[in-house]
Amino acid sequence: GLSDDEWNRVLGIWAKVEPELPVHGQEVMIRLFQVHPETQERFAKFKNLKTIDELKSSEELKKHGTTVLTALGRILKLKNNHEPELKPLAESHATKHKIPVKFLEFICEIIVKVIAEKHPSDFGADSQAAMRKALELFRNDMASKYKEFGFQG
Ligand code: CLN
Repeated sequence: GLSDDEWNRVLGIWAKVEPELPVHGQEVMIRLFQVHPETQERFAKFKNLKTIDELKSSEELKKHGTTVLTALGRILKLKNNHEPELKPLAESHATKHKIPVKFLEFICEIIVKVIAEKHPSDFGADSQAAMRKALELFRNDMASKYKEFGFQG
């Protein structure tokens, strides 16, 4: 798990992300689709968006980015006790969307990068390390829930 200091760092930077959650969410989704195009293929509602302009002008994509970061924020705020929030997410991503754990790794790395770009003076090395640790915990627990739902991920 994370120490109190590490959780304070994670939730401290999250408090700076939250006022502009849709902007961060949109940037994360666009970046994810550009760097890992195979992730975009998983979205029936987004796979037809071809150009960067189409991605940027999609209100639906912005909305989805907000949904993703809102769910992640709830999980982070529960710290080590995230299982009630995590379980339904693991279930849908394992059994319905069938999303490999590798894709979760991709998005987590991009989340760290986007926050680092948008908040250079508030997200130093120690905070980045703490966030990486929190996201690793999230991924590991998603992966073990996947197995409970019979998906090897
Ligand atoms: Fe996801 C839907 C949260 C990563 C693919 N995702 C949702 C919903 C979330 C959510 C809440 C709506 C409710 C539900 O279906 O459940 N996703 C997250 C969070 C993360 C996440 C939090 C990680 C930080 N999701 C992913 C990816 C994966 C993916 C690893 C592919 C690229 S990023 N997610 C989906 C898909 C849906 C979905 C395909 C269904 C979208 C739709 O058609 O509405």
